[in-house]
Amino acid sequence: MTKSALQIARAAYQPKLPKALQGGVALKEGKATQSVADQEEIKKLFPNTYGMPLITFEAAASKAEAPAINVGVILSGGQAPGGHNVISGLFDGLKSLNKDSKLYGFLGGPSGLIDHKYMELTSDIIDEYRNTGGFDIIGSGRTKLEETEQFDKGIEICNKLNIKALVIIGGDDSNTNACVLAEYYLQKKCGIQVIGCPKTIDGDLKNEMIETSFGFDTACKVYSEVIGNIMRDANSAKKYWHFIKLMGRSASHIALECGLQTQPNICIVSEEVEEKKMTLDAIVSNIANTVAARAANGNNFGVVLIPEGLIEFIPEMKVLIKELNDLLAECSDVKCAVSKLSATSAAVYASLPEGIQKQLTLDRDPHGNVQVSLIETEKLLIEMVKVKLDSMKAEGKYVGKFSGLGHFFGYEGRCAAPSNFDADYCYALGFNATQLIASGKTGYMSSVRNTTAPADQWIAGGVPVTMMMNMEKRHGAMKPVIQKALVRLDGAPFKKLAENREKWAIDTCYVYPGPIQYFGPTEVCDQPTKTLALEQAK
Ligand code: FBP
Repeated sequence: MTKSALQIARAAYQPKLPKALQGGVALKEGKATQSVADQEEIKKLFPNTYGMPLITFEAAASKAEAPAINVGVILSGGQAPGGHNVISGLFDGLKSLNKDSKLYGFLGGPSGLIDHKYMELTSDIIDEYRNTGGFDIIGSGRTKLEETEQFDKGIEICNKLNIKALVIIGGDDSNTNACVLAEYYLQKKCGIQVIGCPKTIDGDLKNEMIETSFGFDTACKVYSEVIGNIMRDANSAKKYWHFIKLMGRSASHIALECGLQTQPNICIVSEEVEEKKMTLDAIVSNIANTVAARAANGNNFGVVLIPEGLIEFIPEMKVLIKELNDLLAECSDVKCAVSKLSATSAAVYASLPEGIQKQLTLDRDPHGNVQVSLIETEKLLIEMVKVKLDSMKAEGKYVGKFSGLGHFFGYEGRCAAPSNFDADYCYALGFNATQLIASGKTGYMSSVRNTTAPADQWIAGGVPVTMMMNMEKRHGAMKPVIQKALVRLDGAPFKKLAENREKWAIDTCYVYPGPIQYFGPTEVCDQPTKTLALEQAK
């Protein structure tokens, strides 16, 4: 396989580890934990894994030889930069404990465990993937591990391969399921541990103990580079308004981070739209007013950032989508579903351009949700802003030219070569997972904290997954799930945007971050995200 010069140079990069993981490791147990909410219900559902203590690893004087152990690893859900480094950290961690340990990768996501599709990951294979983007080493998938028959199939293959621990690399849902699996395996006393790792570019798997999910750093830097390039083009040609939709299924962390990195004229945050109960018309009016204000200064160009999930946070759209989700599940075709909409939703639906109507009724994802990445919100907003500006022009409230261009950045960033931050963070998460395994832990998520400090000062340890759980309604029934972290309007990152956005709207204050740098001065190569820096500055 032909490799690029960067790939070759990058393969030699040795990711950094926290001091505690560099030699002998001692385990320190903290206090017993509680779930973030609904303690009684969660305790009842997880009698074996509830209340376990927080764990921190510390550097120890000597390194004990551990028995050889076989471990299985699964990549779950959407790709995120750094997945290969979690696996290489896991591999190196296992081998450092005992060179006869083995790592098996289950192929194509959680279905690999159920269908017994796997491969042994040897050092030759691992070396090919160090510091590279993508999940192609073993592939990923969105099959949910929720049924006991699936768990039992897992036991069968683990017994066959003598696997004593599974590491599930995934988002909030996959880690919730990892904990259900850990609980089940404890109940069955089958001796298989389960450890989770926090992955998702969306950045919504975070809390007091998990500072960030891996991949968020790299993906945001890739999008910010391209947004900066578009800004420079806009500022050079001075004739287009660019409407850029950014991935992030539900939460607006990606849009907010890219907004902070590049200082666009408008950065919509879905959580604010919901909080203020802003209608689609109000969003369109805000954008049109900014376009008009900039046009009055002779600036017929600009950049708008739109979070992927926006549509589901606009109150009237949320109701419409919910009705469509239910009706599409019970009706044989789209026409029938649309005919059964409530009068209000039918009016909202009728007001939308035909293309968007079609996108709203496309096939649902395996969880029954509309696939927001397929809805062209950027085009919807361009069309509606244009109509609004025409009427403002007729009323003499707008003098200028409006030419909108739509973009969607998502898949471009999910498999990028991990930034130095993600390369180190992921490697540390994987290496740390082996310590949790060697300590006999199960139902824990690998945790690496203090991440705005240099890597050797990072704090490694484990967090019981039950600690992050609450009860939420899923498919009509209450279920224990890891609480999803949406953008907090009282958090430092959003406040920073809110303080500056009026100026950024009218003046042209663009910042051009340029491409991710892997080699060079630390202030260029090793900066964490603005989100993390602002959150940790508290
Ligand atoms: P995960 O939460 O599984 O990491 O995936 C996140 C994501 O990239 C979202 O941002 C996006 O909406 C979705 O996956 C797209 O899904 P798919 O890869 O199935 O097209």
